[in-house]
Amino acid sequence: MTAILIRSGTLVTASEVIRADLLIRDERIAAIGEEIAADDAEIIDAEGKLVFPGGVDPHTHLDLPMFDTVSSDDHYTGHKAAAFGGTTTVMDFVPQDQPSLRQAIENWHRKADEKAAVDFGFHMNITNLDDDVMAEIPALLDEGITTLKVFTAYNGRLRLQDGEIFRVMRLGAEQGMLTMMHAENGDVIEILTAEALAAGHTSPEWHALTRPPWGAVESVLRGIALAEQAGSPLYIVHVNTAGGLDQIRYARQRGTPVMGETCPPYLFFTIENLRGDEGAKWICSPPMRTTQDNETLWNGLADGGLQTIGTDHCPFFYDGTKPIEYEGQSVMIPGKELGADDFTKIPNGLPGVGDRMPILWSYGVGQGRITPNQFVALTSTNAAKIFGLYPQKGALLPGSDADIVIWDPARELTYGVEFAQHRTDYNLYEGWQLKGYPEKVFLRGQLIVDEGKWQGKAGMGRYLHRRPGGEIL
Ligand code: DUC
Ligand code: ZN
Ligand code: ZN
Repeated sequence: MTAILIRSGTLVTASEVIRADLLIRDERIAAIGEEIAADDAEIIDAEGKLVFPGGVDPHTHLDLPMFDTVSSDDHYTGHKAAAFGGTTTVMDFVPQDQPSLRQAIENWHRKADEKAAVDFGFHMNITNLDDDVMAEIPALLDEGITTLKVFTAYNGRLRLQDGEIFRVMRLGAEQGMLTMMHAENGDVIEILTAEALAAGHTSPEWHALTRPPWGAVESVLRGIALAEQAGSPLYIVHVNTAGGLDQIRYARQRGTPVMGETCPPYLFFTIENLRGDEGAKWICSPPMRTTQDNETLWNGLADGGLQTIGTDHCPFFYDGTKPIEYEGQSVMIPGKELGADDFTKIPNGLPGVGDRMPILWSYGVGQGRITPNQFVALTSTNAAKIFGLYPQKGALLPGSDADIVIWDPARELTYGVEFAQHRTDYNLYEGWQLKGYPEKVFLRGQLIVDEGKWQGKAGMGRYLHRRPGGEIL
């Protein structure tokens, strides 16, 4: 592979902004400095451009079966969409839907390995606990999996009881693993959902009304208390309420190793979006809340109460009875229309893996809510550190993988489904004006997105064997 010299860019990391050259050799960053000489290198002029480490999205659900369908991005199309938005590493959740954890992971590799177009890791869902599963958990480290996800909602499907969560956390902590938690109150949701349906309340807003914010608040604190008693670190996924963030702050002020992730939709949208004509487009769990929650979560990103921005990317078609064109093929996958008469049948999940960085740049950095350094920390570096990938990922350092985004801060565009590369028929940010967008994206030194053109291919993404003992931020 020829060397590449990115000349005169403005390098932005989690802690610095420096004007420098950056040399790529053999998939890695070989040097950073002023006026680097490399006669054999192809030169890319990055004058006036920003240079970021490739984004790390710690939360995707690709090719995930749900209800009577499947999330509409697979491990190729989702990775490609990620790359267009500047993300070069994603971490996907392995469902515990096979007789053993090992078989579940093998099954997920069968789906992912040949399709992968960016680098990827796995988290393991623990949704059914017995002694055999407990005995298998330590061996996840041999598979490069260092993270266990548990749920306090989805009774009878994914939820573990508190004692089971405690056992998972304690064993995980002994192994240097990190427990991740989806925090809502499953019991209350079951009761309110049954009552809503019995009363004939079937529209999308009832998805949010049957999942009250206090359930998330209580469950976040419960998770923290269980983790503290188990001697385990904890990572709360998709924090969507101001009260949930309050619990995380309370714990962190007391030195408890708990970290929080939010996702872009919780920063911009509210239950009012579910009340609109096309409310199903915003159905995911946990749901959208209020503008006050939006603002509080922004504050959490700015002041360190939250550590990462993931996407929970789990797209479905809005109208899966109408085909879309994808890479010259007609594609149609059942989606949100499945719940036209019953909100409980609307597949839960949103597109977002490609939106995350462009939207956060324009509406986070552009509006002065977070700094450019915080943008890099929240979309890349912190996740790499927490999940055992730093400094291979999430860094602009000699020796790091040359996952690099050349970002044009002056590029202005109107965003939406035509722009985003997700394999679905809608985009949550339709018509939003953006300023700043990825121009070139490199995966380990290979140019995979070049000014809106796809240069990557299925199979070039590598599975990341993660190391235990990730950082507590
Ligand atoms: N929530 C969603 O909306 N979709 C996938 C999984 C989840 O927790
Ligand atoms: Zn979840
Ligand atoms: Zn999720």
